[in-house]
Amino acid sequence: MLNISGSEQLYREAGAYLPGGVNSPVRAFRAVDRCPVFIDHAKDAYLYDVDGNAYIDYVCSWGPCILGHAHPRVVRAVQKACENGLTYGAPTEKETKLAKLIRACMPSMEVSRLVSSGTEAVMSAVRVARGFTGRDKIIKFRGCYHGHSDGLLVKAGSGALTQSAPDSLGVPADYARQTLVAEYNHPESVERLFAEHPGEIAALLVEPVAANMGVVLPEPGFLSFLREITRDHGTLLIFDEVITGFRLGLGGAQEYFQVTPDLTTLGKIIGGGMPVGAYGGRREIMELVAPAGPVYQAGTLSGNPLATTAGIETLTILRETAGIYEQLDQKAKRLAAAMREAYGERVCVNQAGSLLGMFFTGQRVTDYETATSSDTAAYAAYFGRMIERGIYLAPSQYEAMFVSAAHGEEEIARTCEAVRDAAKPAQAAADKTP
Ligand code: KE4
Repeated sequence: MLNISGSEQLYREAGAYLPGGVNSPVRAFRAVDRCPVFIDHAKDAYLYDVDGNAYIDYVCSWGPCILGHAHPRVVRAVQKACENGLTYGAPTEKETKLAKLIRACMPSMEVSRLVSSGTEAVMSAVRVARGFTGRDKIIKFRGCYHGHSDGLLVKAGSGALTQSAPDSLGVPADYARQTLVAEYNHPESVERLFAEHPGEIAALLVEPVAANMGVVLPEPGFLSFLREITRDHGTLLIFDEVITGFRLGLGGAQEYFQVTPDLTTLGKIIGGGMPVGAYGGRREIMELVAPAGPVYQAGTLSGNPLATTAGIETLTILRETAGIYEQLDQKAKRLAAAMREAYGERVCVNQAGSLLGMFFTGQRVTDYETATSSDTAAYAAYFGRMIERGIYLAPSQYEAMFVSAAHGEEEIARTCEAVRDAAKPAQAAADKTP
């Protein structure tokens, strides 16, 4: 058993000052029923907790650390930038440089606005879509997560209700009513909403690879269907690429699947570990954003010199490193193969580039229904067996596994071995099942 007495002590203390002892719910390890480990430092592919335990990290801070932790070039660039002051609240050349880098990789983002989180990026993109179309309703998909702005903490109404309902206490029903909920990979659910709300839908928001109900890939043709139906109805298509942006490749999911949205939201990797989000699209849309136009949006630390430095350095390294995405994909494929081999028909493993996830279900996971057929208790047990072997996975079945450039041969091989080892008790149990 891991000695995590230091983490246990810190967790008790944190609970006195922070809701649930954390600053973001998933970090509390509640879905896996364990005490969270408190991290002392991180380097390359490893996290080191306060008790001195080392873990091969597949959370990578939920995606930003695609180069691994504390990449020397990024750290040096940020350290140097610190000497020039941390934030000015005034324009700097670095903001233009980061926006240029983003456009060079994602040409649909002709004009972008930098913000400080993915939540802010999505909230703002929805506002500008409403401003551009003069419409109020939006469509999102059940199981997709787009940050915690009120209008997006919404779930499908229960059977009888066609109206959406708040998915959090504190979200007014009036907000929820403007958000319609469709089913990921079910085109007919989208067609029905457009038929029921002609001329009312400002935007359709989608994770081009869903990674917040575990990893669920778009079925062939689904994204191009969304592109067509939104175009036919004068609705803006928003790709929430906070996870997939610079994860699936330099051009994100829109290049990977060759479908171009009207607006894109980014986060995570474009900050290289520092707080950066962005939303952007065609100039005719983005020119509505203040002060160029009447859609208001602002932020004290938006585009600050440290965060833009980290983002610029990270994207530059990604652009300069030939074959980096092919290597990331190969590593993820090896991990996926090890999981399928170890668990066989009892799991479904979905993988796209360096993003992957394993569901404890015998079904092929293609939507919310099949994702939630997963045995979350089995996932929690798997999580426990893996962390005891020094492998740090997402502490929830409904998150993703991220591979970084710092995961080398040793880390991948050790992880595959741990997967095989961790499957043994389950295999023995399965063999006993009549
Ligand atoms: P942030 O506000 O957390 O930077 O981004 C919100 C967001 C927007 N869009 C997508 C597709 C996202 O996945 C996220 C945030 N992702 C979660 C992990 N599933 C962040 C981890 C957390 O909430 O602690």
